[in-house]
Amino acid sequence: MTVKRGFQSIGLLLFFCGLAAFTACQKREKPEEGGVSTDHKGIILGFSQIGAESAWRTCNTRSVQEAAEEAGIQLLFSNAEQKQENQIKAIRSFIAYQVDVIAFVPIVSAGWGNVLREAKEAGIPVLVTDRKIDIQDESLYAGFIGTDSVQEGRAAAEFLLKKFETLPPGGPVRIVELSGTVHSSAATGRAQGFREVLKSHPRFEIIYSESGDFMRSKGLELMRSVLQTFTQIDVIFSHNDGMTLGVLDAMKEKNLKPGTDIIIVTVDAEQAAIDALKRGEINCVIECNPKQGPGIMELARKLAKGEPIPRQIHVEEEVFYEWDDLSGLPPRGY
Ligand code: GYE
Repeated sequence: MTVKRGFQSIGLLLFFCGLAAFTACQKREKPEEGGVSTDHKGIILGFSQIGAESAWRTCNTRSVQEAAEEAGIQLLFSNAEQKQENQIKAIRSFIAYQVDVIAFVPIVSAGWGNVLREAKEAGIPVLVTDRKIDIQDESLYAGFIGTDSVQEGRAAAEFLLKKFETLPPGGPVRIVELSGTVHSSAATGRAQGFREVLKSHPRFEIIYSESGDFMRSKGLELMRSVLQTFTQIDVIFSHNDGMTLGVLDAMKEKNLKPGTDIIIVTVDAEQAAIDALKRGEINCVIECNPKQGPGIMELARKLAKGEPIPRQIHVEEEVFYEWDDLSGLPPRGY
């Protein structure tokens, strides 16, 4: 792992050195104001991606890269390897190179004011994608396209209300929550929406909540520990399928039947989770759509031409329930 991480860091270093050297020897000559052509040719988009923590993220990256190719937009792509400071460095490199538009997935919601102010001073519009940011000066970014995490959390809770209506009345419903990356809008939004719905149903009790950072390995570790600690768990609410797959592994180690012994609700709708839903090992899968590339490119084109864009676009998402007929569902692609 050290070797791999070492290579990754060297790769990142080479990326920034290369970009810095390229920038130093030649700032890009931007056409005169408004001179960007309208058919995407010549548009350069700097994109800062979080990393590759889940199958969802990998699909999100593929969607951005393929959509840029399709649109004829030149993509400067940076993988931050889960570090906000690498995202800030990459955005600064995009500014130095004078890209036409900057887009990024904010790994956490806070800490973006300074670098976005630098982008604004450089006259480069910024598009926030997938996750949201908390910022006082909303003028520092042009708009947002991504997932509605609060609604995803609400949908998870609404499923539980429906599910337990079908079961004989009983005692408290004890819920363990595996949350995503701390301070990310995806995690805070899902937690908020989930609690918003359940707060008027006191039977449902969140007995434990811990971050598994959207990673399968941490989901496995967390669930092993939870099964050691709690003798009675009725529900697992996991903020992403990656962690949920770890939960299933941990339950099977103990010969427990996920989806029966413990109700499982998860978010993303990657293929492996849909397959587990069909097997009855998961009870509800809430879609979080990673295929945001085409929408990002359309907005980047408008921004490059100086056109206004909507402040917020939530991508289409649906919910898959254990009682649905999923036989016609096309492959998920992630
Ligand atoms: O749910 C998870 C990924 O930001 C909404 O990040 C995204 C989340 C997604 O790692 O799988």
